[in-house]
Parts: sequence; structure tokens; C-alpha cells
Amino acid sequence: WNIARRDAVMPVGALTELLPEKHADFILKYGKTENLYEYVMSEHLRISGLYWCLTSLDLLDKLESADMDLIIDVINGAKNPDGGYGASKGHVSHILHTLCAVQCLTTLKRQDLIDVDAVVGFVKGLQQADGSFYGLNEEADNDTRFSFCAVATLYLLKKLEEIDVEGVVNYVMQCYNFDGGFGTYPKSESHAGQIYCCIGTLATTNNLERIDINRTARWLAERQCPSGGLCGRPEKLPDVCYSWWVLASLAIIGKQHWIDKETLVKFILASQDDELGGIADRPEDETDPFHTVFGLAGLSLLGYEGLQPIDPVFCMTTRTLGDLSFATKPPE
Ligand code: GRG
Ligand code: ZN
Repeated sequence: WNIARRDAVMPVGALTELLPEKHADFILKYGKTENLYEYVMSEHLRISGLYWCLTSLDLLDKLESADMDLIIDVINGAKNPDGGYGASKGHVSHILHTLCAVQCLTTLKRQDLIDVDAVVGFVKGLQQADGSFYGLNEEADNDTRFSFCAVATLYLLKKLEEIDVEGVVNYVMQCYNFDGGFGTYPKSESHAGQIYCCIGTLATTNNLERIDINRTARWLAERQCPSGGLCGRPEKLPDVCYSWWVLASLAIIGKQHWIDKETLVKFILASQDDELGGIADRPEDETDPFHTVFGLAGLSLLGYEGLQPIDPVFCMTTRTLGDLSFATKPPE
């Protein structure tokens, strides 16, 4: 193939080693009250932000440095009477933040703080007759991301049987496209983020045999650009977060070896900032906790040394998940 393709530029003299201490410092500075205020508190992303930060620290084996009491206050403050969690105090419950709250409390070994029946009630209330899920009550915004969030939340609480699992799976299969990918809703374009969510849903519910593994793996493997980075759709630029969405999807279906490991590792390492710490979407961009966690998680799946092993379905360490882990051995 010699077809011109949109790609990132790999800078001369790019970093080639992981800087774990820099990344731990970068993440921990968001744990300090004033920065938490500036970044996580002021945004509508607070609980998801905590999940990105905690999972980064867990991958780096630095969880004990997190300000546990502050984090627990923030999560408890985001809990609503309907059983769900909002982005932060005073925000309406949303399935995305409910999953993140459950993930954070699981990572902190504080599942005892979860009112399981209330969370189950909230999640159940979001399921529609066709099996799909809304993200929040009374808003028709069915999205396969929310199917995954619902399934993952209940799986982590060992309550999967509380929803119509066959219905979720049938809806997800309606979003399966001829090219092997999945979209946001039926007949919508394939996107790597949605593929991760749909494959995660099928894996968690033991339904992976419903797809053509080779066709899906081929769509995913074609996302690798000459720079080594992975993109989310044809004609898009590579971005470090797709080192998670694409690679984890391949890992779940046992085809991780269909992408070139060495150049992907180089791409992620080149996206680090050696002064401020953290990982960016691509080389020389500004770093943030979102791309830091998915860069680290991608490196962990690729077997990069010094990182805790990650579960490809839940993006949490296998150590944290224990018997809940789905982790499959990366195939040779
Ligand atoms: C347990 C890790 C975890 C997640 C929970 C919310 C969720 C489940 C998954 C999100 C999957 C998703 C849709 C990821 C894509 C995020 C993203 C970078 C979207 C931007 O997409 P485009 O195509 O832009 O508009 P790009 O940057 O690719 O050109
Ligand atoms: Zn990104």
C-alpha cells in the first residue's frame, strides 16, 4: 500500500522511555484541592475525571498516594436520591458517571459505600423496550455507549441478571455494520469507541460468538497509521486514546497481535510530556488525564514493563478486579 493517509508527525528526538514518576506527579496534582477545584470540580466531568486519575495511579502502583477521604466525599456528594450518580454535586444522574462512581469505589475497595439496590433501580429504569439504554432519565438519547455502561455497572455489582440481557444484546447486534464495526445506534457509522462498548457488552454477557471476529478485527487493525498510532475511523488522525478503544477491542476478541506493537508503543511514548508529565492525544500536544490513563492502559495491554496488568473490558487493573476480571492472556 502506498496510499497517502492522514497521519501525525513523529518528532525527531521523541521520548522512547516511559516516565512513570512524572505521570504520577501529573495525576496527583489534580488530587490537590485547588487543582481539583480548577479542573475536575469546575467541569462537568468530575466523577469521570476521578476514574481516569485513580486508574492511572493504580496502573502506576501509586494508589496509596491518592487523597482517599477527599475522593470519597466527592463521589458521595454526586449521589442522587434516584440511585444514580451525577457528574458532581447537584448534577442529574447519568449512566456514564454512575459507572465511573462504581469503578472508583471498586478501585478504592469501598464498594460498601454503594447502595446496590438503588443503583440497580436507576440502571433498570434507563432500559427501553427495544433493549437499548438512555444515558439519563427522560431523554431519548439511546447510544451503545450507554448499553455498555449499564452492563458494566451491574456486572461489577454482580447484578447483571436484573436487566433484560437478551434485549441489550439484540439492540447491540442491530448496531453491527457490514464492515465489521459498530455504531452509536442502528445504521450509524462504525466508530472505534462504539466498537469497544459493543464488544465489551458482548464479552461481559458471553455473546462474542454473535459477530464475525475476523471481519471486526480487520476493521480495527486497519486503524493503525504509518506513525504507529491508531485512529478511530477511516481518514481520521491517530490519537492515543484509540490505543485503548481499538487495542482493548482486539484484545477482547483475541486478535491483539494484528497490530504492530513496536510502532504503537513508540507513538504512545512520543506523546508524553517530559516536563509537565502526562500523555497527550498525539506527539507535542497538551497532556491531560484522559489521554494519560488510556495511554498507560494501552502500554499495559502491550506488556510494557513496570505497569500493572489491565483488564481489556473494564479498563481497571486485574489486581483491583480480582475474580471480576475478564482479562484474557494476550495471544502470541
Ligand atoms: C470503562 C473505559 C471505560 C469507558 C466507559 C463512555 C465509554 C464507556 C466509552 C466511550 C467510547 C467512545 C465513544 C470513545 C471515543 C471518544 C472520542 C475520542 C470521541 C471523538 O470521536 P471523533 O470521531 O473524533 O468525533 P476524532 O478525535 O477521532 O477525530
Ligand atoms: Zn483522544
